[in-house]
Amino acid sequence: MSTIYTITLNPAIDRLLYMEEEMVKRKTNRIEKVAYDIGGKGTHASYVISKFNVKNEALGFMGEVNAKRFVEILNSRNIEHDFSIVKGQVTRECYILLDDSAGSTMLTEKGLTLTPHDVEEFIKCVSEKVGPDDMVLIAGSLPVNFTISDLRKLIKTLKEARCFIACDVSGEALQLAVELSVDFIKPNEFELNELKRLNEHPLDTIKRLAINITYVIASLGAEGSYCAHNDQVYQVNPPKVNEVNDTGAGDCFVGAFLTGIYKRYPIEETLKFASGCAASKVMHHDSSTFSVKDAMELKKQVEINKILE
Ligand code: TA6
Repeated sequence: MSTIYTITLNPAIDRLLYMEEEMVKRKTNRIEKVAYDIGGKGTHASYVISKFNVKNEALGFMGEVNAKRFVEILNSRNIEHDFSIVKGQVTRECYILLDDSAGSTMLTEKGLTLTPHDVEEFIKCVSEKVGPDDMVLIAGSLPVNFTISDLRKLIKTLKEARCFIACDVSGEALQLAVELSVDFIKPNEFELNELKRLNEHPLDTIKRLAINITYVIASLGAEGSYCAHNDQVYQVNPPKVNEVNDTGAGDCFVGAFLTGIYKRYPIEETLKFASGCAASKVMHHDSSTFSVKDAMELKKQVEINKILE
């Protein structure tokens, strides 16, 4: 049976800070309660994939110093994992500030510092695991000293394995994913802007990217989300829900989308399924929780419009 591997190169422990009131600058802002959740984008996707009983494993680096704590959180989420330990390093914490207003504020630490040996061993381990029927997601920011040329090596290793490659990355890493024609990217409106040619309409950028990339999912802010696949562009209107924390919603979408592809759902069903899961996620306070039952109801409210024949 094939496996979905998620690679979180720079994972985190999310520290959720529930504020007593909406934050105000120069005021003493009191914290009502603190909670912890798994952080880092690939780990969240793994959590979703596991919920749908698809064989998967979360990979990446974790710091030796707080490895026990990190593993405890992964296990509490029933995430199968095989993270490479980085000696003397600490897996970062990301701070998610929550108050009664919709959405959340996220503050992220830089993360692990790697040695060339750590990187080399990790790429070797990935090459030994991944086969042609597998799917691999690389998601999130790069740790200190994991260079773009290291990412090139990692993607090329995956290309040699002939697996499906999904990248939810930004900046130079996203440019590289485009250059190497991976199978899936998910730029947000700012990232899409960076990929745009002069005077190009965002929809034309999406269509151009989709010539070499099988699935291009892009959010265009108020205009909603688009998916370009097989010479078609789909506009996706998610259901309206009571949002309390949008942290991790994109990761939840990606995990569910890859699950849909793995299960060979048609594209429109995959989009509805992923949007339903992400809509359920934003109704929960922590970074990863969503309800499968609610998601299956919410997906019925997702509207898909085909905008290009
Ligand atoms: O998308 C949410 C999240 O995965 C958080 O859990 C948090 O840890 C953060 O993103 C990490 O983002 P980064 O881009 O730094 O990898």
